Amino acid sequence: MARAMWILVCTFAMHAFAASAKVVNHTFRVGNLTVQPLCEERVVVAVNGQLPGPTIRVNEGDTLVVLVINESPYNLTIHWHGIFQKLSGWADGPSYVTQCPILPGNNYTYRFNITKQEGTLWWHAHVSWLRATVYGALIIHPRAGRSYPFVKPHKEFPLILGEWWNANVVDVENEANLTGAAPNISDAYTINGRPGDLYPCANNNTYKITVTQGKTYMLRIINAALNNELFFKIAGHNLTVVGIDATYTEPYITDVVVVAPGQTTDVLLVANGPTGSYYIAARPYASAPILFDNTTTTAILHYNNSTSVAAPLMPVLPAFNDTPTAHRFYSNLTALRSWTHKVPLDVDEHMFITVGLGLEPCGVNATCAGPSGMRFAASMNNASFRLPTTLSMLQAHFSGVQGIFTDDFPDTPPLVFDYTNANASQLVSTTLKSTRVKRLAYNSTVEMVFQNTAILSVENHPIHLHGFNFFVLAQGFGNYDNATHRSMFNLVNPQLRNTIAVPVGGWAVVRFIANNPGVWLMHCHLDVHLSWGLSTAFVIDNGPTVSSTLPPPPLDLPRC
Ligand SMILES: *[C@@H]1O[C@H](CO)[C@@H](O)[C@H](O)[C@H]1NC(C)=O
Ligand SMILES: *[C@@H]1O[C@H](CO)[C@@H](O)[C@H](O)[C@H]1NC(C)=O
Ligand SMILES: *[C@@H]1O[C@H](CO)[C@@H](O)[C@H](O)[C@H]1NC(C)=O
Ligand SMILES: *[C@@H]1O[C@H](CO)[C@@H](O)[C@H](O)[C@H]1NC(C)=O
Ligand SMILES: *[C@@H]1O[C@H](CO)[C@@H](O)[C@H](O)[C@H]1NC(C)=O
Ligand SMILES: *[C@@H]1O[C@H](CO)[C@@H](O)[C@H](O)[C@H]1NC(C)=O
Ligand SMILES: *[C@@H]1O[C@H](CO)[C@@H](O)[C@H](O)[C@H]1NC(C)=O
Ligand SMILES: *[C@@H]1O[C@H](CO)[C@@H](O)[C@H](O)[C@H]1NC(C)=O
Ligand SMILES: *[C@@H]1O[C@H](CO)[C@@H](O)[C@H](O)[C@H]1NC(C)=O
Ligand SMILES: *[C@@H]1O[C@H](CO)[C@@H](O)[C@H](O)[C@H]1NC(C)=O
Ligand SMILES: *[C@@H]1O[C@H](CO)[C@@H](O)[C@H](O)[C@H]1NC(C)=O
Ligand SMILES: *[C@@H]1O[C@H](CO)[C@@H](O)[C@H](O)[C@H]1NC(C)=O
Ligand SMILES: [Cu+2]
Repeated sequence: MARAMWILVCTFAMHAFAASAKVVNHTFRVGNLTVQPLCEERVVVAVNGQLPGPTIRVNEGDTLVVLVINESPYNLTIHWHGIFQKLSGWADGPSYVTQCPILPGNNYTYRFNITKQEGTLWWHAHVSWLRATVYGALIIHPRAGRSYPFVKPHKEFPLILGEWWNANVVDVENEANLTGAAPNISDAYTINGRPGDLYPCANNNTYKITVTQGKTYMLRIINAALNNELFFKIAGHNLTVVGIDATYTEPYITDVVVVAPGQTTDVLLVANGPTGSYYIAARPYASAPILFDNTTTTAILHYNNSTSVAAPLMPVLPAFNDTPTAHRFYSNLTALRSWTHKVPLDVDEHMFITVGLGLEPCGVNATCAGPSGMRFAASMNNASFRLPTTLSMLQAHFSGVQGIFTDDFPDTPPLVFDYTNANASQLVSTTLKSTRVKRLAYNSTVEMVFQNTAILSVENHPIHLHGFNFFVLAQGFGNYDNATHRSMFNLVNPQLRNTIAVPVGGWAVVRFIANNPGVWLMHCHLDVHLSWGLSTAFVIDNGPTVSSTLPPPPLDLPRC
């Protein structure tokens, strides 16, 4: 069944001899950088003095080797978001999950092959909130001899959407950790590190794309924001979605894209408008009634022949709470049929996982500023995850060290209630910290129903699984009902992705095949919720052969 995951495997094998896979080497020096996106200069942590960091380009089949040298004052790890890391779990990167952090002054070399995935992914820090400024694009082109399953674009532009705080993000997170309250909201969003014309002191701090009339361009949209899903639009132009999370989709024409933190969306844009200048704009899709940064970031699409001096045309963005528009976009995407992977039909592990916020007790002698004098927490099946601090989970798993995690993550919530009913939810708002993970046999097929709860508030949570893509079989609103909702499953060409934005006050059903031994984090990609414990992990045992056994750790794996 696992081999069916990639039915084009034959095509790949045929081309394997024609195209020699290569080793792509990079060095990331991670250190202080002074930038001025808004009115004042700030010191941030960045890679190679760039914000965003360097774009990595590989061909499918290549080996990527990145030496990361930590010259910053903080503990550091880098995660290669969406990469399968087949048998290379030691390079995945989440701190205390697959490695201890790289201490200031130390280094670690991430080494892994990139196979059976093509399109746009990205890399980011995976420790505290450092990914606010430590991030960049990771673009996987088809291997030599293969081409895109769509018209070759004239040019390609990565567009990385970011989120900016004037304050030091580690301080922002630390303060929230101390008080138990929600952290301060951000001051701006950015496109390729630049906030754009609508912010104060924006003098020339706007990213610009120049296009030629009649040509087709590919925009690789990455949401690297910490805490906000974003609507994305370009005035006067439709977009054709051709890929998400480094998987190809059936072409989907739309005038608006919504992209959750962790997700990517590749679109084609035909420069067929009247010559002129057009704003590319992004602002939040905010599904919960909470305080959020409601500003708008812009870049400019400029036709090279335009002599117009008029201000760029601004698109009309959806309202912040426009859930129908978000849902129409998210739910209409399907995998490209000519490239479709076979959906596994026999399920070994059925999991029903509630996803939402909650509260934890304040602690003896402490004062907390969260609701009811408690601390915010967030959980899956009422288990609020706490990372270990003395050894990474993967090292503990590999060496059989006890006491780092427990493999008792429940397959169902501890209490069945009317999950999306606000009144019913207030009665069950407290949650407990733990290190509960789910153990899986090699090659088992897992089906997960993610069910949002109304505890404190309903909200759309982007759930990211490390190491795998999952098939998104169905999604909807209200409480999931197995009897009626199974008939909605797309078992033909469901979208494949690594991050699913679970509908606000709703549910989503996904399936994946646990064909990669290791420890794989699964978490909400809103960092505020990750800090509050909205995560768990899968521990996947080795299979019976050498090619299904996790190799030992690299010698330079950082120690705690
Ligand atoms: C990358 O480094 C390896 C050794 O670590 C070397 O063999 C290879 O030639 C390098 N490739 C490039 C493109 O520099
Ligand atoms: C880097 O910046 C931090 C403040 O964010 C400062 O405390 C530290 O001394 C700086 N380190 C270097 C090497 O400049
Ligand atoms: C990565 O690719 C190289 C070169 O093809 C191969 O020797 C190595 O075994 C691969 N590593 C893994 C973990 O599959
Ligand atoms: C990486 O760290 C090792 C061990 O501390 C050290 O010997 C080596 O010089 C470092 N390499 C670089 C490029 O900083
Ligand atoms: C905040 O708390 C989370 C969860 O315990 C922890 O992972 C993170 O490192 C803390 N952040 C800071 C800046 O101390
Ligand atoms: C604006 O910024 C761009 C890119 O940094 C630069 O090439 C250009 O010269 C700047 N223009 C002005 C008027 O400062
Ligand atoms: C975008 O597509 C819609 C639906 O096909 C169409 O009605 C509209 O005119 C198109 N807009 C542009 C600017 O091409
Ligand atoms: C953003 O929020 C502020 C503060 O709540 C409010 O005054 C402002 O009108 C909002 N802006 C938009 C565009 O909604
Ligand atoms: C528009 O730009 C293209 C390429 O830059 C050039 O070849 C063409 O002549 C220009 N057309 C007009 C009408 O200026
Ligand atoms: C997309 O999904 C919505 C339901 O949210 C549906 O009404 C619509 O017809 C679908 N198709 C397209 C092309 O948007
Ligand atoms: C709480 O405060 C009281 C009074 O100051 C003190 O006696 C007690 O040891 C403290 N408990 C803890 C767990 O810090
Ligand atoms: C950095 O990592 C080390 C090793 O895990 C740990 O002991 C230390 O507390 C961490 N420092 C911070 C500020 O989190
Ligand atoms: Cu969340």
